[in-house]
Amino acid sequence: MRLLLATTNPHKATEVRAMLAGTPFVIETLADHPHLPEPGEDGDTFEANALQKAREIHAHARVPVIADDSGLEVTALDGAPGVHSRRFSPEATHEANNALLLARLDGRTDREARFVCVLALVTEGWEGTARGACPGRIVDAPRGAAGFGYDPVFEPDELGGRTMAEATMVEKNAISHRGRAFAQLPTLLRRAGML
Ligand code: ITT
Repeated sequence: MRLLLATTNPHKATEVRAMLAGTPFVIETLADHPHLPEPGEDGDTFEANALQKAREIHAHARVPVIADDSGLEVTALDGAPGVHSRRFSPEATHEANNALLLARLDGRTDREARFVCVLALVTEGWEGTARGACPGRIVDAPRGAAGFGYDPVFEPDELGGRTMAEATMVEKNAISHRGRAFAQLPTLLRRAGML
């Protein structure tokens, strides 16, 4: 079954394809459909943004569309960067975002954080979402080269002291916010009457 993943982030696409390897789902992305517009994300919640991305692409492509809106919530920063994770710093690069995050937490002992991912499915006549979370903490300095985004500064509770960027993709997908959201994809497809 072909599913169109409404993302411009190649790292996400790689993770999702690895998660769904060996299943009947074949993932296409916006890179495979260059005529489609880049969807907006103007909402205040991960749910609103995931649905907005999936709805906008579905309106053009008229095929089943999934979208993932994700980010990092830091307790000591009242949940920031949250839905603004991609553009947290003015430069909006992964390096600048991580540097700004570490600067904001400088001297703070409460390092609790979590990654959140909301997966949306939009088909003809049905739409719904599923949420996954990965609890952990922000480290003092970046470590590791795998993954993307905030992975070098985030130490999940379940990785024994390694950051997400020090894990293999298989290890990350087994515990990540995205892995947990996408594990619910068959449930969403069943509810949509597609399985
Ligand atoms: P699309 O909207 O095109 O899918 P994006 O990168 O903008 O791509 P999001 O809006 O969901 O995706 O972005 C959230 C940001 O949160 C992302 O750019 C990263 O900075 C961060 N993020 C999300 N998932 C992450 C992960 O698994 N590891 C590290 N950082 C992550």
